[in-house]
Amino acid sequence: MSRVVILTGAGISAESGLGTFRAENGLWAQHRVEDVATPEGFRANPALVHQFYNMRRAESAGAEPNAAHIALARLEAELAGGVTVVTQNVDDLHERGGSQNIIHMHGALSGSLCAACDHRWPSVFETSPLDTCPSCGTQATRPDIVWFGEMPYQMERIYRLIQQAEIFAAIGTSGNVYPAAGFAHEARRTGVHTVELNLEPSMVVNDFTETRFGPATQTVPDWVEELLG
Ligand code: BV8
Repeated sequence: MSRVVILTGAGISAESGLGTFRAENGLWAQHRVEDVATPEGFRANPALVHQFYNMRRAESAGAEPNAAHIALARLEAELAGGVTVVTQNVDDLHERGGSQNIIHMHGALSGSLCAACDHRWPSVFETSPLDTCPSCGTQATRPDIVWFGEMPYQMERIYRLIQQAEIFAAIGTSGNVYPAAGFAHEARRTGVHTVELNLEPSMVVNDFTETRFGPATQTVPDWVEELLG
């Protein structure tokens, strides 16, 4: 149980220099989603998909957590009653910013998964279709990332945490992708206070009781200061 449950999206990592998805020069502008973030795309061209995630891994390694990541870690350390970060992001900036209670609902760049036997292991920096699974030996390595059409991780636990929370916040997410985009509606339905911290109104802004607009490195530390104050 956590008093505060926080959903984060690509916008919280934007000021760390990591591309978001839907900005005009964003990740999806450079690659068609179908080609790099679906099981079908992986089957059709595994080399392209490994290349896409190797580039994301390199970018993530070169980025630093920003004031928003650090503020959330401070909130977790200082707020009685607990904080859980549910992130759609596959980078490790929440970990490196000091958060510990994190659910990567769309997987993480740090993990590899065997498409043949479901074995999971820590990913090497540069993966390739030739990599063999350490468990079954098949050349079926893929990033441990949830693609479109695949079930996000720990959904039962996430819904339970949201329903039992006092506050549900969404930070830096456009509200385009489900089921994450539906979390605020679920929170509000169960009487949880909902707040959106974003650069501009998301697609689901009407599901939030409170909204705070601006860059995350400003809005998040201010919000955390108020909660702890
Ligand atoms: C599933 C990993 C079912 C990959 C990702 C029709 C209607 C509704 C739903 C669907 C539909 N057709 C299909 C679906 C389902 C689909 C979906 O929602 N599609 C959408 C596009 C319509 N969803 C799925 O497929 C999901 N699975 O439904 O499974 C199922 C059921 C049974 C059994 C099996 C399966 C799985 C979705 C997961 C896909 N994987 N990520 C990777 O990262 O490479 S999605 C990826 O995109 C992210 O993880 C994230 O979720 C999403 C990106 O969204 P954001 O993070 O919000 O980023 P974005 O760029 O969009 O927005 C950034 C925001 O930040 C903006 O608002 C911007 O203003 C703000 N911002 C920018 N700078 C700042 C800032 N804010 C603050 N400060 C700043 N400085």
